[in-house]
Amino acid sequence: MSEEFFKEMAQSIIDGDSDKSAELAQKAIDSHIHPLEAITKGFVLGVNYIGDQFGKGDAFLPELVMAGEAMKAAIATLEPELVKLGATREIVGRVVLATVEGDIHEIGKTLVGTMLSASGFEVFDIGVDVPADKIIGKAIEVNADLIGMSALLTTTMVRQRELIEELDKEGLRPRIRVLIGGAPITREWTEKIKADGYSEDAIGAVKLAKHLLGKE
Ligand code: B1M
Repeated sequence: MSEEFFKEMAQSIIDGDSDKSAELAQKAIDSHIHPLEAITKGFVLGVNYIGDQFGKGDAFLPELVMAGEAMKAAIATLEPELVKLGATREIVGRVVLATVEGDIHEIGKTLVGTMLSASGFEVFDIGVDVPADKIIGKAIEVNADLIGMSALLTTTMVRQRELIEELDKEGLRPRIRVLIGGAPITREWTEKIKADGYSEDAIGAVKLAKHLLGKE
């Protein structure tokens, strides 16, 4: 498929045009483009562009919101296809997934959840802006093997550390492993807060989750 098509995908996000992004996502499926390729070579470039513009003060909150909505529409269209491609029957492990308290960014977290589900994990996605005690409570309730925490803001990444400290205090590690991610998360941060691992993308998150559970 031509570079033009991927550019059109990115542009639909930049324009904040949810109808268009969903239409292009459907066209990608019909053209047998792998949904992850559509996301990484097309749509994500648009959301990153708007993010950069916003960071420089050249785009404003409404544009960020509309780009986010258009991104969600594209991913929602691609999601069933992603699940279908990864369909597997064996349950690899249970994961409680959330974006940390104070943070409402959901797109990357949802994508990670979709990929984990498609790879055989039972995923309990409890949403965004979730306090640590609620995440831990859910992990205990469902007997989770893993907690996955997403944080997109430098001001909210500290919540990841707080949750890990709480898990340690309650003696719940290493039974429950902690996987973290989100744009500002680095290896240094992961080591500093003693998380079990981090990943820069959804595919890496699946690999890491399997590795942590010895299921490669
Ligand atoms: Co916000 N925002 N935003 N935003 N936003 C960023 C993160 C920002 C970098 C933009 C910028 O300034 N350049 C900036 C953060 C700066 C900082 O802290 N250093 C920012 C800001 C400042 C804000 C507000 C404070 C703006 C304001 O109100 N003034 C506000 C905060 C609200 C809050 O949370 N309390 C805000 C709001 C929003 C919207 C609501 C408008 C919207 C989100 C819509 C939604 O999610 N429903 C939004 C958006 C869209 C973005 C950008 C443009 C795109 C994020 C995204 O969806 N990316 C973002 C800039 C950017 O990141 N380029 C930005 C696509 C997604 C597929 O990637 O989420 O990174 P990502 O997920 C990846 C990986 O990170 C990884 O895998 C995913 C798939 O590859 N990953 C994991 C993610 N979670 C993982 C978990 C894992 C493993 C891997 O294991 C568990």
